[in-house]
Amino acid sequence: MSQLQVALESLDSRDVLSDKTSVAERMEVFRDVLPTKERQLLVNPDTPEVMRTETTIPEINHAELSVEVLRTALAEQGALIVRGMFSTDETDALIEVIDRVFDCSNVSKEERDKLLSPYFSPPKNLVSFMPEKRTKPAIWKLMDAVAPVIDRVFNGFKVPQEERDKRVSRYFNSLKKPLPVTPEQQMKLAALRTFNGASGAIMAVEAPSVAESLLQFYDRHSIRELIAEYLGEPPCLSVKKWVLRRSQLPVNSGGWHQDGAFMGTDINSLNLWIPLTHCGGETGAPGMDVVPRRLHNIASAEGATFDWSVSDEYVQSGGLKVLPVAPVFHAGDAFFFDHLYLHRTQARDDFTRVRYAIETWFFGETTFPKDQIPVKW
Ligand SMILES: O=C(O)CCC(=O)C(=O)O
Ligand SMILES: [Fe+2]
Repeated sequence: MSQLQVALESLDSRDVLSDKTSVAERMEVFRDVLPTKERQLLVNPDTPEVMRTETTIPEINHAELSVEVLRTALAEQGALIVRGMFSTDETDALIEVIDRVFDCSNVSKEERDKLLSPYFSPPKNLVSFMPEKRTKPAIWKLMDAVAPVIDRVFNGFKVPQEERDKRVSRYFNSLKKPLPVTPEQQMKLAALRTFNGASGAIMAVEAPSVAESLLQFYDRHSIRELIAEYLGEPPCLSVKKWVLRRSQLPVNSGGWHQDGAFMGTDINSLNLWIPLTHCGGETGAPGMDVVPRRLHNIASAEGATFDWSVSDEYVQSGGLKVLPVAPVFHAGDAFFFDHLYLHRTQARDDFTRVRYAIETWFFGETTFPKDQIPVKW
């Protein structure tokens, strides 16, 4: 039978507890780590806008993919479609997996907390990463203040500041007893699940065995090297922006947006969006509508539904100089874009087929948006 990491047989034989621990640890790595202050951004907001005559989405075959092609396409046109990056065996298997994840997640809170399934078993520490207003205990503040001094006494001044901060915070944070989770954090996680559920999405980290097998699957396709080269540093993932999608009909479009409008723009990112269903255009399954051009900043939110979205009127009237398109995607294509690309779930009333997809945003390990909850790769 299939040897795919993402097949049901492989998932059924995984050690769920160990996957759960691993995903929990991947989140812990970044608990007290902030992005670096000196950031080299891949997209310079001061770049003068160059209007191109070509307003399509660049696309290539899998064999033509290289970091140079990816870099040029993203820099000049904001996105790249790689045709046939994954096989039908792989996309079929991923659809089955996503169906299991949705089935398993549909349980009461009590059952959910006890679940030890490869398809759904949220790590216990997930809720503790939800934002909270509580001030840190005084003893922690004291530890944070004395730690660098102690480190200097023992190790001298030779270690670069950033390296020392990391090491020191790792050591001292291991001494801090975790604070109890607040009701506010519980509510934030519930709200996040509801928000995702409304568009047919579940966070990959809630299914740790699926998350771990996806990382192996990406590795097998050399995606880690590609993205590291593109970002200029090792990539990390994130809790909030790594989701398994099964669209609902009628589709909940959510509106035109650039993900940077809510993630921030002082980051380096690359989204790998994998359609698992033939979708977009006139196919009857929702793909994505996109404005096919490189933007260097966040577009106007005037007239839009949310302060992070852009109105349809503005987009359709050519406010972005280029009119939107609705590309056709085949199962197993890869669609790469970053946090400044303007897009939305394709909006039409007459879709007849459900669409599956996996959305994975990668960030630089030092240039990530902290509030998306970075996850170590
Ligand atoms: O899957 C979709 O329709 C939306 C995806 C999206 O907004 C994203 O990948 O940033
Ligand atoms: Fe998006």
